[in-house]
Amino acid sequence: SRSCASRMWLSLPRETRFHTSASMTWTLVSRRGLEMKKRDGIIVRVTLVSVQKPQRHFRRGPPNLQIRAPKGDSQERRQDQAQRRAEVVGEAGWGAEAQRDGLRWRGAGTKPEQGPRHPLKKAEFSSWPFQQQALRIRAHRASQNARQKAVVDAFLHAWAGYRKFAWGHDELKPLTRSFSEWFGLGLTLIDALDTMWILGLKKEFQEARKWVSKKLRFRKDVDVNLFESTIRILGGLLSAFHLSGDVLFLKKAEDFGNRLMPAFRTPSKIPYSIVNIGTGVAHPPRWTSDSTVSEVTSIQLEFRELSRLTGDKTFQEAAEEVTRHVHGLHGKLDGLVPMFINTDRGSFTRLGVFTLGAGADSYYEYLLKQWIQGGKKERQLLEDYLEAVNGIRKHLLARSEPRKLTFVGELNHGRFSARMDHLVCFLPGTLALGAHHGLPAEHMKLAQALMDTCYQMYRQMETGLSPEIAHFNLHRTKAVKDVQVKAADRHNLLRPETVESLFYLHRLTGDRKYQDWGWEILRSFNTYTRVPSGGYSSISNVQDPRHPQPRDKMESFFLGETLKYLYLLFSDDPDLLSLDTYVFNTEAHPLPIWAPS
Ligand code: DMJ
Repeated sequence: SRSCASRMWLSLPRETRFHTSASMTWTLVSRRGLEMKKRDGIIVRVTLVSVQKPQRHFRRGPPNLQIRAPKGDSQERRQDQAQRRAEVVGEAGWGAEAQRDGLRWRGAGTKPEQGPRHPLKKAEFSSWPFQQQALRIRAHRASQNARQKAVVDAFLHAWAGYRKFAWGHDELKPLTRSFSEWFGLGLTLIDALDTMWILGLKKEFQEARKWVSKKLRFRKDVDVNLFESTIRILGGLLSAFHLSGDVLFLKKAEDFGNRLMPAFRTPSKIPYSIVNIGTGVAHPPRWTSDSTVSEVTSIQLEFRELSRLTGDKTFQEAAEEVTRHVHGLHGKLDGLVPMFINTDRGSFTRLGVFTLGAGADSYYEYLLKQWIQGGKKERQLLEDYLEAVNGIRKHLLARSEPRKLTFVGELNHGRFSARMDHLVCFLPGTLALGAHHGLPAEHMKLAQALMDTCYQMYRQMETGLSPEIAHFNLHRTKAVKDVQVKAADRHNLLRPETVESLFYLHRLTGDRKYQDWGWEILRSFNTYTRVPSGGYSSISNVQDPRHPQPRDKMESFFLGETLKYLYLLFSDDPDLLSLDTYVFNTEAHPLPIWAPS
């Protein structure tokens, strides 16, 4: 009954058909173990499957949706299954070289396979090419050049602050020598695991690994942001697993992935932004039922890889359903997407605004990277990516004065704005990566032009550090600089996008000027953001070298991304995390390409 406010107990014959309207709220109160099947939200078949304990109910939760909390027992069962699976994996691939703390300091053996459909089997865990990668990392450690050593020094300084003042917490507050919590899951520590591995920081890695083993628990009543926790935690754990071969990280990744799944239980299957990993209650932010397009379309690399490793297809299916859905939506402009999508209706909202910055950025990045991850077979991803690059060219590119820097602006209901987020500086790297994988050479040309611009966003500031948002001068007047900054935008959060693109551009062109630019940027970070007692801090004013105004926060991505990309940029070895073997997620965590070229 529509008016049935809370619960109704029914005695049901073994199979019962319900006819209901799509808007009706169903709460499956399963005293007797019922399996519910819905088709188009209209016909519901309920089948008695087994006898279970009564479900718990949760007061919070979105309207019009039933979301069950993960039951303790089934949750545990899943964990046990994960554990067993991981043990099989563990026995298979890494030999008996276990070292102290159970850590195997050698390459993980996941031979990429043709597709994501099957779990990796025992026999498939051969050590090629990942063992070669581990050997290369080890060899590299022995021959680090001076610039790489400077990155290692920066990392150790950042890590020392985190270790002393924020150990096991999300982020370091380096000035007050304390910490801040976002999810309460040791975010910086997890984000930094694979960086430590790559930089050869064995002792630090082992200590962090011990914390993951002994202290990291996901069974806690905490809301996490689906996108942020996927790219940082799930991505970080999967990469740590691939590089180290330590099954602990895979087990943790599977547990965490399972706890994120309630986010997808929405009327449209477009996930909510927020999910409670303890109760399994998911919901949108308080002020809206929208998610941003970038957050729902930038979790696919991680969910697909998790399915490939575990054999549990539900992760991949949920994530790919979103990709398919967004593919068919109205409201795009020549492949460009709006910034918001409604989780009830599944349609784009707040139409007519197009940016490559916050709200949309990694949508474009993940179209290309999923195509690469899957062995360049999924045509729809490629087509959407190519169409979007044309859309960027057609609607968003402009050149500044006086240096004629090519930049990516924004379109607001037909009006062009010469504003570019620092976030957009991921684009040169992505375009170059596409060109490397066979896409048009003009993508590389555009990548190089945009790379110059992103570098100038640093170069033209008094501290040598980019503002969060740049405004480009379009007039041939006496403006001194191409890059203008508004007072509200002159902060720097230690973001990675420019050094990320420098890494790709150097790796793929061999031009050493990109290394030199990265070196300048590292020096500026050291001059203006390094805190003597440990750690680095974001700053409020990149235009005032005397008072850059440290903000007392070190973002986890500084260790997860910025320093990792700088280290890789300064390497001249194209096989150190080869771009033909790995694809980096949007938080710089390398994941294997399933069928590498
Ligand atoms: C990171 O979490 C990721 O790079 C994401 O794609 C964008 N925001 C930060 C870094 O700026």
